[in-house]
Amino acid sequence: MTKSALITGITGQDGSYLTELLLDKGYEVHGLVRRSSTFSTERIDHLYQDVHTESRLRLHYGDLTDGQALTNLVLEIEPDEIYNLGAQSHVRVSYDQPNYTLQTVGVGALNVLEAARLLNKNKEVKVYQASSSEMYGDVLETPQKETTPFNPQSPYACAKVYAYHQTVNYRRGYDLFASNGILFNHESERRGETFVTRKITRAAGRIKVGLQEKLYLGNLDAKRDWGYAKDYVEGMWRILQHSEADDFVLATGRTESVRDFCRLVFEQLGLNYEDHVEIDPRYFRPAEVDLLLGDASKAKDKLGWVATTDLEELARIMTQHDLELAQRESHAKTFVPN
Ligand code: NDP
Ligand code: GDR
Repeated sequence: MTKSALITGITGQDGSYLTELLLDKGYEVHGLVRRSSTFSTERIDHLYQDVHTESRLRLHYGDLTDGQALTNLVLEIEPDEIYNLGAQSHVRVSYDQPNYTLQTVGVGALNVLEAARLLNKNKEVKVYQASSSEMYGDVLETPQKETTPFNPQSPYACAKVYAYHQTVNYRRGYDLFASNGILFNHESERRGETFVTRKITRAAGRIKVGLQEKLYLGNLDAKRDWGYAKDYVEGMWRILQHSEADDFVLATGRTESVRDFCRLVFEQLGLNYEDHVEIDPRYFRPAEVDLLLGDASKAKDKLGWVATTDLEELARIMTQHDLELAQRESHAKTFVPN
Protein backbone atom coordinates (compact mmCIF):
# COMPACT_ATOMS: atom_id res chain seq x y z
CA MET A 1 0.00 0.00 0.00
CA THR A 2 1.18 3.52 -0.76
CA LYS A 3 2.42 5.27 2.36
CA SER A 4 1.57 8.92 2.94
CA ALA A 5 3.49 11.63 4.73
CA LEU A 6 2.74 15.19 5.80
CA ILE A 7 5.71 17.57 5.84
CA THR A 8 5.56 20.91 7.62
CA GLY A 9 8.30 23.22 6.34
CA ILE A 10 8.15 21.58 2.91
CA THR A 11 9.31 24.79 1.20
CA GLY A 12 12.51 24.91 3.29
CA GLN A 13 15.90 23.35 2.61
CA ASP A 14 15.23 20.03 4.37
CA GLY A 15 11.59 19.87 3.28
CA SER A 16 12.60 19.95 -0.36
CA TYR A 17 15.17 17.14 -0.07
CA LEU A 18 12.85 15.05 2.08
CA THR A 19 10.07 15.44 -0.49
CA GLU A 20 12.41 14.15 -3.22
CA LEU A 21 13.41 11.20 -1.05
CA LEU A 22 9.85 10.22 -0.12
CA LEU A 23 8.53 10.59 -3.68
CA ASP A 24 11.40 8.35 -4.84
CA LYS A 25 10.31 5.78 -2.27
CA GLY A 26 6.77 5.82 -3.64
CA TYR A 27 5.12 7.90 -0.90
CA GLU A 28 2.20 10.25 -1.39
CA VAL A 29 3.53 13.52 0.04
CA HIS A 30 1.44 16.32 1.52
CA GLY A 31 3.05 19.65 2.33
CA LEU A 32 1.98 22.52 4.54
CA VAL A 33 2.62 25.85 2.84
CA ARG A 34 2.27 29.32 4.38
CA ARG A 35 0.27 31.72 2.32
CA SER A 36 2.41 34.66 1.19
CA SER A 37 1.97 37.42 -1.37
CA THR A 38 4.75 35.95 -3.50
CA PHE A 39 5.40 32.27 -4.24
CA SER A 40 7.55 30.47 -1.68
CA THR A 41 7.76 27.10 -3.44
CA GLU A 42 10.95 27.66 -5.46
CA ARG A 43 12.76 24.73 -3.81
CA ILE A 44 10.00 22.25 -4.72
CA ASP A 45 8.74 23.68 -8.02
CA HIS A 46 10.65 20.98 -9.95
CA LEU A 47 8.59 18.33 -8.11
CA TYR A 48 5.18 19.92 -8.36
CA GLN A 49 2.64 18.97 -10.98
CA ASP A 50 -0.75 20.46 -11.69
CA VAL A 51 -3.41 19.35 -9.17
CA HIS A 52 -5.48 18.02 -12.06
CA THR A 53 -2.86 15.34 -12.76
CA GLU A 54 -2.11 12.14 -10.85
CA SER A 55 0.65 13.85 -8.87
CA ARG A 56 1.73 12.24 -5.58
CA LEU A 57 2.64 15.67 -4.19
CA ARG A 58 -0.14 17.77 -2.70
CA LEU A 59 0.24 21.19 -1.10
CA HIS A 60 -2.11 22.64 1.51
CA TYR A 61 -2.25 26.14 2.93
CA GLY A 62 -1.66 26.22 6.66
CA ASP A 63 0.45 27.55 9.47
CA LEU A 64 1.94 25.80 12.49
CA THR A 65 0.44 28.43 14.77
CA ASP A 66 -3.11 27.61 13.58
CA GLY A 67 -3.67 24.46 15.60
CA GLN A 68 -7.32 23.97 14.64
CA ALA A 69 -6.67 24.05 10.90
CA LEU A 70 -3.64 21.80 11.35
CA THR A 71 -5.73 19.22 13.24
CA ASN A 72 -8.43 19.35 10.56
CA LEU A 73 -5.80 18.74 7.89
CA VAL A 74 -4.17 15.83 9.73
CA LEU A 75 -7.55 14.16 10.35
CA GLU A 76 -8.48 14.65 6.70
CA ILE A 77 -5.22 13.37 5.17
CA GLU A 78 -4.60 10.62 7.76
CA PRO A 79 -0.85 10.46 7.03
CA ASP A 80 1.24 7.47 8.10
CA GLU A 81 4.12 9.79 8.98
CA ILE A 82 4.40 13.46 9.92
CA TYR A 83 7.72 15.28 9.61
CA ASN A 84 7.60 18.52 11.59
CA LEU A 85 10.29 20.61 9.91
CA GLY A 86 8.52 23.99 9.95
CA ALA A 87 10.17 26.67 12.07
CA GLN A 88 11.47 30.19 12.33
CA SER A 89 14.86 28.55 12.06
CA HIS A 90 17.31 31.46 12.20
CA VAL A 91 19.07 31.69 15.57
CA ARG A 92 20.08 35.38 15.22
CA VAL A 93 16.56 36.37 14.15
CA SER A 94 15.11 34.56 17.17
CA TYR A 95 16.59 37.30 19.38
CA ASP A 96 14.61 39.90 17.41
CA GLN A 97 11.43 37.81 17.36
CA PRO A 98 11.51 35.65 20.50
CA ASN A 99 7.76 35.38 20.91
CA TYR A 100 7.07 34.55 17.28
CA THR A 101 9.90 32.01 17.34
CA LEU A 102 8.33 30.32 20.38
CA GLN A 103 4.94 30.26 18.64
CA THR A 104 6.22 28.53 15.49
CA VAL A 105 8.93 26.33 17.01
CA GLY A 106 7.44 25.48 20.42
CA VAL A 107 3.66 25.84 20.19
CA GLY A 108 3.79 24.75 16.54
CA ALA A 109 5.35 21.43 17.55
CA LEU A 110 2.73 21.03 20.28
CA ASN A 111 -0.01 21.63 17.70
CA VAL A 112 1.47 18.89 15.50
CA LEU A 113 1.64 16.46 18.43
CA GLU A 114 -1.95 17.19 19.47
CA ALA A 115 -3.21 16.63 15.94
CA ALA A 116 -1.24 13.36 15.78
CA ARG A 117 -2.58 12.27 19.18
CA LEU A 118 -6.16 12.66 17.92
CA LEU A 119 -5.46 10.80 14.67
CA ASN A 120 -3.59 8.08 16.58
CA LYS A 121 -6.82 7.07 18.35
CA ASN A 122 -8.07 5.62 15.06
CA LYS A 123 -4.98 5.07 12.96
CA GLU A 124 -1.29 4.75 13.83
CA VAL A 125 0.76 7.79 12.90
CA LYS A 126 4.48 8.42 13.43
CA VAL A 127 5.89 11.87 14.18
CA TYR A 128 9.39 13.15 13.47
CA GLN A 129 10.37 16.30 15.40
CA ALA A 130 13.20 18.41 13.95
CA SER A 131 15.25 18.95 17.09
CA SER A 132 18.56 20.75 16.96
CA SER A 133 22.14 20.67 18.23
CA GLU A 134 21.50 24.29 19.28
CA MET A 135 19.75 22.78 22.31
CA TYR A 136 23.21 21.90 23.70
CA GLY A 137 24.07 25.61 23.65
CA ASP A 138 26.86 26.39 26.08
CA VAL A 139 27.93 22.76 25.91
CA LEU A 140 28.24 20.68 29.08
CA GLU A 141 30.01 17.77 27.35
CA THR A 142 32.01 17.23 24.14
CA PRO A 143 31.22 15.50 21.86
CA GLN A 144 27.47 15.91 22.32
CA LYS A 145 25.24 12.82 22.22
CA GLU A 146 21.68 11.84 23.13
CA THR A 147 22.45 11.80 26.87
CA THR A 148 24.25 15.18 26.96
CA PRO A 149 22.23 17.72 29.01
CA PHE A 150 20.73 20.67 27.14
CA ASN A 151 21.88 24.19 27.99
CA PRO A 152 20.14 26.43 25.42
CA GLN A 153 21.57 29.86 24.60
CA SER A 154 18.94 31.53 22.39
CA PRO A 155 15.16 31.99 22.14
CA TYR A 156 15.27 29.54 19.22
CA ALA A 157 17.11 26.90 21.25
CA CYS A 158 14.78 27.33 24.26
CA ALA A 159 11.77 26.80 22.01
CA LYS A 160 13.39 23.69 20.47
CA VAL A 161 14.05 22.27 23.96
CA TYR A 162 10.35 22.74 24.76
CA ALA A 163 9.37 20.93 21.54
CA TYR A 164 11.88 18.15 22.26
CA HIS A 165 10.43 17.46 25.71
CA GLN A 166 6.83 17.56 24.47
CA THR A 167 7.75 14.98 21.84
CA VAL A 168 9.14 12.70 24.57
CA ASN A 169 6.06 13.37 26.75
CA TYR A 170 3.62 12.43 23.99
CA ARG A 171 5.59 9.25 23.37
CA ARG A 172 5.48 8.27 27.05
CA GLY A 173 2.05 9.62 27.95
CA TYR A 174 0.00 8.69 24.90
CA ASP A 175 2.03 5.85 23.40
CA LEU A 176 2.46 7.93 20.25
CA PHE A 177 5.32 6.97 17.91
CA ALA A 178 7.11 10.31 18.28
CA SER A 179 10.88 10.64 17.73
CA ASN A 180 13.38 13.45 17.92
CA GLY A 181 16.18 13.80 15.40
CA ILE A 182 18.80 15.99 17.07
CA LEU A 183 20.48 17.24 13.93
CA PHE A 184 23.74 19.14 13.81
CA ASN A 185 24.14 21.85 11.15
CA HIS A 186 23.51 20.62 7.64
CA GLU A 187 23.91 22.72 4.57
CA SER A 188 23.48 22.56 0.80
CA GLU A 189 23.14 24.60 -2.36
CA ARG A 190 19.51 25.10 -1.23
CA ARG A 191 20.48 26.55 2.17
CA GLY A 192 18.87 29.91 3.00
CA GLU A 193 21.23 32.73 1.99
CA THR A 194 21.51 34.27 5.47
CA PHE A 195 22.97 31.14 7.09
CA VAL A 196 26.72 31.45 7.30
CA THR A 197 27.88 28.70 4.88
CA ARG A 198 25.59 29.83 2.07
CA LYS A 199 26.32 33.48 2.80
CA ILE A 200 30.00 32.66 2.29
CA THR A 201 29.60 30.58 -0.90
CA ARG A 202 27.20 33.15 -2.43
CA ALA A 203 29.58 36.02 -1.70
CA ALA A 204 32.69 34.14 -2.84
CA GLY A 205 31.08 33.36 -6.21
CA ARG A 206 30.01 36.98 -6.67
CA ILE A 207 33.47 38.24 -5.67
CA LYS A 208 35.07 35.85 -8.16
CA VAL A 209 33.05 37.27 -11.07
CA GLY A 210 33.44 40.88 -9.91
CA LEU A 211 29.90 41.51 -8.67
CA GLN A 212 31.00 42.41 -5.14
CA GLU A 213 34.20 43.15 -3.27
CA LYS A 214 33.56 42.53 0.46
CA LEU A 215 31.82 39.97 2.64
CA TYR A 216 30.73 41.12 6.12
CA LEU A 217 30.51 38.42 8.78
CA GLY A 218 30.21 38.13 12.57
CA ASN A 219 32.08 35.65 14.78
CA LEU A 220 34.64 33.74 12.69
CA ASP A 221 35.79 31.58 15.62
CA ALA A 222 32.52 29.70 16.21
CA LYS A 223 32.93 26.00 15.43
CA ARG A 224 30.26 23.82 13.89
CA ASP A 225 29.77 20.20 12.85
CA TRP A 226 28.61 20.72 9.25
CA GLY A 227 27.10 17.98 7.06
CA TYR A 228 25.18 17.77 3.79
CA ALA A 229 21.37 18.10 4.01
CA LYS A 230 20.75 15.28 1.50
CA ASP A 231 22.46 12.80 3.86
CA TYR A 232 20.44 14.08 6.82
CA VAL A 233 16.94 13.68 5.33
CA GLU A 234 17.77 9.99 4.77
CA GLY A 235 18.47 9.86 8.51
CA MET A 236 15.10 11.47 9.30
CA TRP A 237 13.32 8.79 7.29
CA ARG A 238 15.31 6.00 8.97
CA ILE A 239 14.40 7.37 12.41
CA LEU A 240 10.71 6.81 11.61
CA GLN A 241 11.34 3.32 10.13
CA HIS A 242 13.08 2.15 13.34
CA SER A 243 11.27 -0.56 15.33
CA GLU A 244 10.51 1.85 18.18
CA ALA A 245 10.26 5.58 18.70
CA ASP A 246 13.50 7.03 20.06
CA ASP A 247 15.81 10.06 19.91
CA PHE A 248 18.90 10.19 17.68
CA VAL A 249 21.82 12.55 17.06
CA LEU A 250 22.79 12.98 13.39
CA ALA A 251 26.21 14.57 12.91
CA THR A 252 29.51 14.11 11.05
CA GLY A 253 31.81 13.95 14.11
CA ARG A 254 34.07 16.73 12.79
CA THR A 255 34.04 20.38 13.80
CA GLU A 256 35.59 23.37 12.00
CA SER A 257 35.41 27.13 12.48
CA VAL A 258 33.58 29.66 10.33
CA ARG A 259 37.06 30.98 9.47
CA ASP A 260 38.10 27.50 8.23
CA PHE A 261 35.01 27.29 6.06
CA CYS A 262 35.79 30.73 4.58
CA ARG A 263 39.37 29.70 3.84
CA LEU A 264 38.22 26.47 2.17
CA VAL A 265 35.65 28.15 -0.07
CA PHE A 266 37.82 31.10 -1.14
CA GLU A 267 40.78 28.78 -1.81
CA GLN A 268 38.61 26.62 -4.07
CA LEU A 269 38.10 29.77 -6.18
CA GLY A 270 41.78 30.79 -6.10
CA LEU A 271 41.05 33.65 -3.69
CA ASN A 272 42.33 34.62 -0.24
CA TYR A 273 39.45 35.17 2.21
CA GLU A 274 41.52 37.68 4.19
CA ASP A 275 41.42 40.08 1.23
CA HIS A 276 37.63 40.17 1.26
CA VAL A 277 36.13 39.25 4.65
CA GLU A 278 35.41 42.03 7.16
CA ILE A 279 33.83 41.83 10.59
CA ASP A 280 30.53 43.59 11.21
CA PRO A 281 29.42 43.41 14.87
CA ARG A 282 25.77 43.49 13.80
CA TYR A 283 26.14 39.76 13.08
CA PHE A 284 27.33 38.97 16.62
CA ARG A 285 24.76 37.26 18.82
CA PRO A 286 23.88 38.28 22.39
CA ALA A 287 25.05 34.79 23.41
CA GLU A 288 27.15 32.63 21.11
CA VAL A 289 27.33 28.86 20.85
CA ASP A 290 31.12 28.48 20.58
CA LEU A 291 31.50 24.83 19.67
CA LEU A 292 29.30 21.99 18.49
CA LEU A 293 30.57 18.49 17.77
CA GLY A 294 28.21 15.56 17.50
CA ASP A 295 28.60 11.87 18.27
CA ALA A 296 26.22 9.96 15.98
CA SER A 297 27.26 6.43 17.06
CA LYS A 298 23.74 5.54 18.21
CA ALA A 299 22.33 6.35 14.74
CA LYS A 300 25.14 4.30 13.19
CA ASP A 301 24.50 1.29 15.43
CA LYS A 302 20.69 1.29 15.39
CA LEU A 303 19.84 2.85 12.02
CA GLY A 304 22.93 2.12 9.95
CA TRP A 305 23.15 5.87 9.24
CA VAL A 306 26.42 7.75 8.67
CA ALA A 307 27.11 11.14 7.11
CA THR A 308 28.76 10.37 3.78
CA THR A 309 29.66 13.84 2.46
CA ASP A 310 32.75 15.45 4.01
CA LEU A 311 33.25 19.19 4.49
CA GLU A 312 35.56 19.59 1.47
CA GLU A 313 32.97 17.94 -0.79
CA LEU A 314 30.14 19.97 0.74
CA ALA A 315 32.08 23.21 0.19
CA ARG A 316 32.85 22.14 -3.38
CA ILE A 317 29.17 21.43 -4.20
CA MET A 318 28.00 24.74 -2.73
CA THR A 319 30.86 26.81 -4.15
CA GLN A 320 30.45 25.41 -7.67
CA HIS A 321 26.68 25.95 -7.56
CA ASP A 322 27.03 29.53 -6.39
CA LEU A 323 29.82 30.33 -8.85
CA GLU A 324 27.50 29.31 -11.69
CA LEU A 325 24.70 31.38 -10.14
CA ALA A 326 27.00 34.41 -9.98
CA GLN A 327 28.11 33.87 -13.58
CA ARG A 328 24.45 33.90 -14.69
CA GLU A 329 23.85 37.07 -12.63
CA SER A 330 26.88 38.68 -14.19
CA HIS A 331 25.78 37.69 -17.68
CA ALA A 332 22.26 39.04 -17.08
CA LYS A 333 23.77 42.34 -15.96
CA THR A 334 26.00 42.78 -19.00
CA PHE A 335 23.64 41.29 -21.58
CA VAL A 336 22.29 43.92 -23.96
CA PRO A 337 19.42 42.64 -26.12
CA ASN A 338 19.62 43.49 -29.85
P1 NDP B 1 14.38 26.46 6.63
O1 NDP B 1 14.46 27.75 7.33
O2 NDP B 1 15.06 26.29 5.30
O3 NDP B 1 12.84 26.07 6.40
C1 NDP B 1 11.88 26.34 7.39
C2 NDP B 1 10.52 25.96 6.86
O4 NDP B 1 9.53 26.24 7.87
C3 NDP B 1 10.07 26.73 5.61
O5 NDP B 1 9.34 25.87 4.76
C4 NDP B 1 9.14 27.78 6.20
O6 NDP B 1 8.19 28.28 5.28
C5 NDP B 1 8.46 26.97 7.27
N1 NDP B 1 7.78 27.77 8.29
C6 NDP B 1 8.26 28.83 8.98
N2 NDP B 1 7.33 29.30 9.84
C7 NDP B 1 6.23 28.53 9.65
C8 NDP B 1 4.94 28.54 10.22
N3 NDP B 1 4.58 29.43 11.16
N4 NDP B 1 4.05 27.61 9.81
C9 NDP B 1 4.39 26.70 8.85
N5 NDP B 1 5.60 26.64 8.28
C10 NDP B 1 6.51 27.55 8.67
O7 NDP B 1 14.89 25.32 7.65
P2 NDP B 1 15.70 23.97 7.36
O8 NDP B 1 15.07 23.28 6.24
O9 NDP B 1 17.15 24.25 7.37
O10 NDP B 1 15.41 23.17 8.72
C11 NDP B 1 14.27 22.32 8.87
C12 NDP B 1 13.98 22.14 10.35
O11 NDP B 1 15.09 21.53 10.99
C13 NDP B 1 13.71 23.42 11.13
O12 NDP B 1 12.76 23.12 12.12
C14 NDP B 1 15.04 23.74 11.76
O13 NDP B 1 14.85 24.50 12.92
C15 NDP B 1 15.54 22.35 12.06
N6 NDP B 1 16.97 22.16 12.09
C16 NDP B 1 17.73 22.56 11.02
C17 NDP B 1 19.08 22.32 11.00
C18 NDP B 1 19.94 22.75 9.86
O14 NDP B 1 21.17 22.76 10.02
N7 NDP B 1 19.39 23.05 8.70
C19 NDP B 1 19.74 21.60 12.12
C20 NDP B 1 18.83 21.20 13.17
C21 NDP B 1 17.50 21.47 13.13
P3 NDP B 1 8.52 29.53 4.29
O15 NDP B 1 9.20 28.93 3.09
O16 NDP B 1 7.16 30.07 4.00
O17 NDP B 1 9.40 30.47 5.05
P1 GDR C 1 23.38 28.27 13.40
O1 GDR C 1 23.72 28.60 11.87
O2 GDR C 1 23.19 29.48 14.22
O3 GDR C 1 24.42 27.29 13.85
O4 GDR C 1 21.95 27.58 13.25
P2 GDR C 1 24.30 29.93 11.18
O5 GDR C 1 24.80 29.49 9.86
O6 GDR C 1 23.31 31.04 11.22
O7 GDR C 1 25.52 30.33 12.14
C1 GDR C 1 26.63 29.46 12.33
C2 GDR C 1 27.72 30.21 13.06
O8 GDR C 1 28.28 31.21 12.20
C3 GDR C 1 28.44 32.41 12.93
N1 GDR C 1 28.44 33.54 12.01
C4 GDR C 1 27.40 33.95 11.26
N2 GDR C 1 26.16 33.44 11.12
C5 GDR C 1 25.32 34.06 10.23
N3 GDR C 1 24.10 33.55 10.04
N4 GDR C 1 25.70 35.18 9.54
C6 GDR C 1 26.94 35.73 9.68
O9 GDR C 1 27.25 36.73 9.04
C7 GDR C 1 27.83 35.07 10.57
N5 GDR C 1 29.12 35.32 10.92
C8 GDR C 1 29.48 34.38 11.79
C9 GDR C 1 27.28 32.41 13.90
O10 GDR C 1 27.52 33.32 14.96
C10 GDR C 1 27.26 30.95 14.32
O11 GDR C 1 28.17 30.73 15.34
C11 GDR C 1 21.67 26.64 12.21
C12 GDR C 1 20.18 26.77 11.87
O12 GDR C 1 19.93 25.99 10.72
C13 GDR C 1 19.33 26.26 13.01
O13 GDR C 1 17.96 26.21 12.59
C14 GDR C 1 19.79 24.85 13.39
O14 GDR C 1 19.02 24.38 14.47
C15 GDR C 1 21.27 24.86 13.76
O15 GDR C 1 22.00 25.34 12.62
C16 GDR C 1 21.78 23.48 14.09
